[in-house]
Formats: sequence, C-alpha cells, structure tokens
Amino acid sequence: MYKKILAIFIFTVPLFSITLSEFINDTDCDQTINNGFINICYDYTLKSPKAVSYTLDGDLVNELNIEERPYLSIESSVPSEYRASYYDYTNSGYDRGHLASHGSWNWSQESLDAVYTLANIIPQAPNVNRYTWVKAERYERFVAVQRGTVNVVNVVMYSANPERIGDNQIAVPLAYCKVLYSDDQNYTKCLYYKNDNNISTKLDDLGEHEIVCDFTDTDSDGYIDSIDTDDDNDGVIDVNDALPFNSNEYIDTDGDGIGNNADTDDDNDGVSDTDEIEDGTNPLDSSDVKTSSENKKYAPILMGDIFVIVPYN
Ligand SMILES: [Ca+2]
Ligand SMILES: [Ca+2]
Ligand SMILES: [Ca+2]
Ligand SMILES: [Ca+2]
Repeated sequence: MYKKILAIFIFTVPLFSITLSEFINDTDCDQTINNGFINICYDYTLKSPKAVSYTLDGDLVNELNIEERPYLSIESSVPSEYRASYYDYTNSGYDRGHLASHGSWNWSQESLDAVYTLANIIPQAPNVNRYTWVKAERYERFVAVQRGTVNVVNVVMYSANPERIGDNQIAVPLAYCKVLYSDDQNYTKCLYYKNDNNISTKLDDLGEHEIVCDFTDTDSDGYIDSIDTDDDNDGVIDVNDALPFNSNEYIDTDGDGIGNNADTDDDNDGVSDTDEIEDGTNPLDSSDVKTSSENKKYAPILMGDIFVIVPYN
C-alpha cells in the first residue's frame, strides 16, 4: 500500500516543485515585507533582499506603461541601521538594479511606486542589468500574457563574505535567478545570471541561462550545485571528485561509495588496509593480496606443560 501511494506521489509531483515558502520565510529572512504588490525577503546583515516575489497578471502587465521613473524610496519598514541608501550605489560601479522590474509594474502609479523601494534593489553589474537580465524581465511579461498569470521569485545569491559598497556597506550579490512557475506546477522555468559585467551582451541568449529549478547549495558558497564546479568546496572539481558532495573525500578506489579516508578496506579485497600494510601488499590493489593461508599468523599457546603453535587470522 505504501509503495502504491509513493508511486502516485512520484508521478504526480514534479521532481523540483517550487514553493514560495522555500524562499520567503521567517527562518531565512530577518524581515519579510509585503507592500501589497511584492513580497521581499530582507536580510539585515546583507542590508539587501535575498528574494523578491510576486504574481503577474497578463491583463495588466502591458497596460498604461508609465515611463517616468519615480524616486527610489528608503524602505521605512526596515530598522534604520539595516537600510540601504540611494547613495550607497554612487560611484560603486554597480547599477541600482530592480528585482521586481519597472516594466512589469508600470501599469499603475501605485504599483510602480511599490517597486521603487530600495528593499527591491540590488547592486547589479551594468551589462547584466541593462542587456541580459532585462530579457528575463521581458520574458516574465510574455509568459504572464501567454498563461494569464505567472508567479515569479527573484532569488539572490551571496557569498559567505560578499563585496560591500557604500557608507552602509551593502552586500553585492554573486548571482541571481528568476524563477517562474504556475500554481499547479505544470509550468516551471528557472533562469540564472552571474552578477558579472564581463559578458558578451550581443550574443546573450535567454535559453543559455536556463537551469534545473533546484536551489541546493551543498557547500553554502552562494553557487548552487547546478552551477558550482566544486560542490563540496574541497578543492577537487566535481568531474575529478569521486564523492563530489563529501568534502572529506575525493578518492574511492573500489567504488563502493565510501571514500578512501573512511573506508577500512580501500580495494574491497576482504583484507583491511592496516593488515595489507602489515603484510606488505598494496591496499589500493585488490589483485595484490595474501591468500588466507598465506595470511595466517601463528602463535604459541600453552597446553598443559607444552607450547603448541596454532594458526590465527
Ligand atoms: Ca555551492
Ligand atoms: Ca569537490
Ligand atoms: Ca571505497
Ligand atoms: Ca584491502
């Protein structure tokens, strides 16, 4: 019965279902902000958002299209010591990049003002903000029109020790994702962008940014596993690492899933590494091993008045 239920579960739920609470919750966010249009996961140490989510209405996204840009406002709901200011970005080399974009929210003055809070802004590499990420913003509106509505989460990734800018020392992200999904999970798409100005803006194609919607980051270095070339951060890249999710191991001679540091019989020939070293055979070569008779050791045991030599392993 259990197996039957499990089978139904596997075939009805996509491999990586997306839930908003994965990105915006009271554990990962120092403060969650909902201003009636967008939800923000705000981090006090970073002084920046970690995620911004919203639902786009296909009937609205192309209405009115107000062009005039409002002033960016300080997020007054955040305690003053954790706020970013407009001037933190000045001469930093980074743009004041929107997570919820102007173009998706300029269908009313109220909605546009809601995305001009500094809690919705991150330091974005200018070439990404102006040339590549903007395509993802256009795409979310296209999907909203096509499907009627679409849910969007913009997920921001930071290193453990991020670059900081401005008097408030706000954190610069490593990368960010735009996650699109429908309520029924029949539609999911995840687009990943490095916050790197050194890109080819002309050749950039939206499809090149698509990744599997799995945000696991085994080594917590800010690069999710699907992007990270060294998932366990042990200095050995995944393609050369026998156990790429175990920072204590990178060689597994016998391929049994236990790395050589933890494995007591590295070549799986039945004789332990320590015995092989004692025997003078190679503990990493299963063909180099003493047979059980060769391997027998002998000890004198006192039986009555005489010593008898008996074998033991
Ligand atoms: Ca990682
Ligand atoms: Ca590794
Ligand atoms: Ca092993
Ligand atoms: Ca062995």
